[in-house]
Amino acid sequence: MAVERTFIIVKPEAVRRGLVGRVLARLEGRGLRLVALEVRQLTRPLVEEHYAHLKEKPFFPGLVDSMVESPAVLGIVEGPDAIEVVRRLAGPTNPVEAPPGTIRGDWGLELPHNVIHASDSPASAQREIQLFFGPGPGAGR
Ligand code: IDP
Ligand code: MG
Repeated sequence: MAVERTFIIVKPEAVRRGLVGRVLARLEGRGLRLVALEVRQLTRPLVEEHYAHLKEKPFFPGLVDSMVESPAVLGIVEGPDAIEVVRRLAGPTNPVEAPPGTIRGDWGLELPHNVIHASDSPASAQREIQLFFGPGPGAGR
């Protein structure tokens, strides 16, 4: 059990639907702590870099469009085993397969709109925190 930091995005479609408070309440209710939080209109180059590993997928253009069509909410979340805990709270990628009680299972329905992004490993968390927040106060200790 190690204290970790992970990176989340409440995706634009979920922000438009007014789900930010409920999504963050799930994380805070679990005992995790927000150490950075920002509403931001994402740019296409930043999203393309974030999802670079998916560049060859047929859904990539639609995924990028979905992330830049309106503002997102970006956060850094801290706590014991935060990376795995937040992934489990989010649930499986496809909301159709996500069980009730998970964020995606309760509020998602159709890809690419699955409510939340969460880093999937310590290496991803470090890379994504740096990519979206830089080496600022939210990123250090
Ligand atoms: P993850 O968000 O659970 O880590 P990834 O495989 O990293 O899932 O995919 C990144 C994002 O791409 C997903 O959250 C979802 O928005 C979108 N996506 C993944 N698979 C599909 C698909 O088959 N169709 C449309 N969008 C998809
Ligand atoms: Mg992923």
